[in-house]
Amino acid sequence: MSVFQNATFYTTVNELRDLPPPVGVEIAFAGRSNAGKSSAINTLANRNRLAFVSKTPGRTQHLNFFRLGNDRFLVDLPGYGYAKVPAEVRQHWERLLGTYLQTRQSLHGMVLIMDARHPLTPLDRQMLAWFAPTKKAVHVLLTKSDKLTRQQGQKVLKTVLGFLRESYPQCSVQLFSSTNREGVEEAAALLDAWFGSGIDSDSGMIREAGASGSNKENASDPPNARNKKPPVKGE
Ligand SMILES: Nc1nc2c(ncn2[C@@H]2O[C@H](COP(=O)(O)OP(=O)(O)OP(=O)(O)O)[C@@H](O)[C@H]2O)c(=O)[nH]1
Ligand SMILES: [Mg+2]
Repeated sequence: MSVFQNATFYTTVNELRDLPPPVGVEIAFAGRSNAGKSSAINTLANRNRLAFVSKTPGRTQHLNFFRLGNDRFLVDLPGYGYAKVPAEVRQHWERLLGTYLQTRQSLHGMVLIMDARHPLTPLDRQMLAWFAPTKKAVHVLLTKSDKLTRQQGQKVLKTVLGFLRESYPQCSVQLFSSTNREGVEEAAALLDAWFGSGIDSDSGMIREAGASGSNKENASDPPNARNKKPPVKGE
């Protein structure tokens, strides 16, 4: 049975000091506001209302941890690119997300969610550039693929694959839909493998995740991508 079948809500974190101890393996779901992060978690867990989904952007405002058993966690993150967030809230998210993504020992990898109709926005590229120095795994889900024809979907997949091969060869990508479940098995198998490889079965400790690759974008990144801030501001 898939590890995703027994997901339960674990905790919600709004302050760094409230993060649970870094035990086990975490996989974080990041991406633009409204791209479908919470929906993807629900779909993978085969549950309707585990993570909170909404038509209103900016819905997920904290780091929400879902436990899959055996200290495996999916972490739903607030989205970036939502311009209506007040400045002080944005700054708070930047610090919370930035510190979590860059320093969390138990974070094995990131699932980066992009709307398949609008992939690789400047903030998506910034997130890739910004997370790359951690050398942790990244898997891109091109969500809402149900909104595209098969031909359009293949075209987008090819474009994003080409970009990643060039700049982030350690990243992988696939089409995904929470509505018609395209790509769900593929994504679940990959995350299963991440969970499996993240834990040293003898000690329960995290092994080093991901592989390093060239990151040609880094040289020309905006300053924000090189400092401690993840991309959360509006475009
Ligand atoms: N058609 C379609 N709609 C989707 C899909 N995934 C999500 N949606 C819709 O997109 C909207 C946003 O989904 P969420 O999962 O809440 O997005 P999010 O990325 O968690 O958003 P924030 O928490 O605000 O950052 C909702 O109305 C969902 O029903 C999908 O695969 N296909
Ligand atoms: Mg959400």
